[in-house]
Formats: sequence, structure tokens, C-alpha cells
Amino acid sequence: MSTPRDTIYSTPRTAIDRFAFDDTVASVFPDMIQRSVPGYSTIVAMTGVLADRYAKPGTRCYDLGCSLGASSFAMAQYLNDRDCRIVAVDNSQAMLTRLSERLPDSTVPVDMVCADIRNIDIRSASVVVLNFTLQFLEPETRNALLREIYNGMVKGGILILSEKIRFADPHLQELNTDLHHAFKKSNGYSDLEIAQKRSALENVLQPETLDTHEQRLRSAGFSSVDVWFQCFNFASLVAIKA
Ligand code: GEK
Repeated sequence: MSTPRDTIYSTPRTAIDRFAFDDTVASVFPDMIQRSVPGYSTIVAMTGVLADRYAKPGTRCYDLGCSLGASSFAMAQYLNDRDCRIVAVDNSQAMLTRLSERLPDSTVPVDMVCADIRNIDIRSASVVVLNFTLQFLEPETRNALLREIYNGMVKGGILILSEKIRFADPHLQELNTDLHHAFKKSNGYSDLEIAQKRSALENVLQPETLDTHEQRLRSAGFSSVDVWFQCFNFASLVAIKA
């Protein structure tokens, strides 16, 4: 998907506003996330492979915080003739306006919902994707959402949770932060862009440790929990409802 290049933070700003998923961000989003998140395209592609294995006929596959629907499209590739509906949810109208232009390309029915993912009804879900979304919710609201998701899933369903993570060990935290910045620089972002984006995300994106995620998933009820992908401070977990 070729989209305009992200140059949002390329010029010096006197004040940095809180990062928001507005029209400016939506217009460059595929380029922004591809150049910012190590492993993004692998995670999205494997979401399709996992959906192929876990999506059950007559159920729903949720893409929570869908942005432009990358995970929805990855799942749709595998779900022809499966009698599944994809439910793509985001609270950014700017993202959904752009997604709606792409939906006619989908081979599987996609219900697009503009809502806070904490306020929707989740039911009959065999696949739930939280691809870099939980990190934007206030931490104290995350347990309740994970319980709602668990309760709305069918037995044998899968949750795929991808997040920026932090490390309890200060050395590893510093190392992985540096490596992530090196990754962004290798993708053409300047030190200024990296620094200004980092300020904009302060207190907006709140990463947690892998331990915290694993404990939350288990206390929500998931029986099998595993980290299936990690590159620096970005990871993806699977959690199965037995
Ligand atoms: C992808 N999954 O391309 N309710 C609904 N949506 C929300 C909420 C909320 N409370 N908070 C944030 N969002 C996508 C990438 S981006 C990740 C996901 C990133 C939405 C927000 O509007 C944005 O579209 C998305 O979550 C996060 O695989 O930019 O790092």
C-alpha cells in the first residue's frame, strides 16, 4: 500500500501537542507505522495465518483499534467461504473514513464501528486482534477490557496482542530504546523527528512489561499465553481461551 511519506515531526516545533490519530496522521499512517514499528509487516501478515487456523464458521473476528484495517485485510485473505464477519473498530473517524474507501476491496464482510473499544459489545469472537492498541488505553482500564474480550470469545478462540513493551531491567530498557531509535534512523527518520514524536507520545502511549501483559492475560482467564514475536521493544503475544 503506497502512501505519502510521514514528515509530520520533521521541522522544529516550539510546542509539541499530545499525539492524536487525526487526519494528518491518518493520511501518512501506513508509512509511519511501517518505519516506526520493527516487525510490523510480519506481525500483520502472521495475524492472517493465525486467523486461518483459529477463525471458526459462524463467528466474528475483531480488529480492535483497526486504523486503516491492515489486520482486517490480512485476516480477510484467509477467510473466504468461512462464514465469518470481521468487525473493525476504531475511535478515530479520520482513520475510518480512509478505511471505508478501501473496504470494497475486502473479500469478506467487514462491519466498521466508530467507537471506543471499551464500550462495544464483543460476542461470538473466535479471533480478536489488539495490534498496538492496548498501549493507548489508560492502564487502569486495561484489565476490564481484557476480561470483556475473554468473556466475548468462543472456546478455542485466540487473542493476538501486539504492543510496544518496556523492560524492568534498566540496562535492557536503555538498550532496546536505543536500538528502536537506530531502527527509526535506518528508516530515514532524523534525530529531531524521533525526539519530537517521542515528546508527543509521552503519557499517550504507556508501555508495560511482558510480565504485566502475561499476568493480565492469565487473570482474565486465558489458559495458554505465549510471546510468538519480539523485536527490540515490540512484541506480540497469543492467548488462547480453552
Ligand atoms: C494496525 N491495529 O495497523 N478505542 C478505539 N480505538 C482506539 C482507542 C480506543 N480507546 N485508542 C486508540 N485507538 C493497527 C494499528 S494504531 C497503533 C493501530 C499505532 C486507535 C487509534 O485511533 C489508532 O487508529 C489505533 O488505535 C492505534 O495494525 O499507531 O502505534
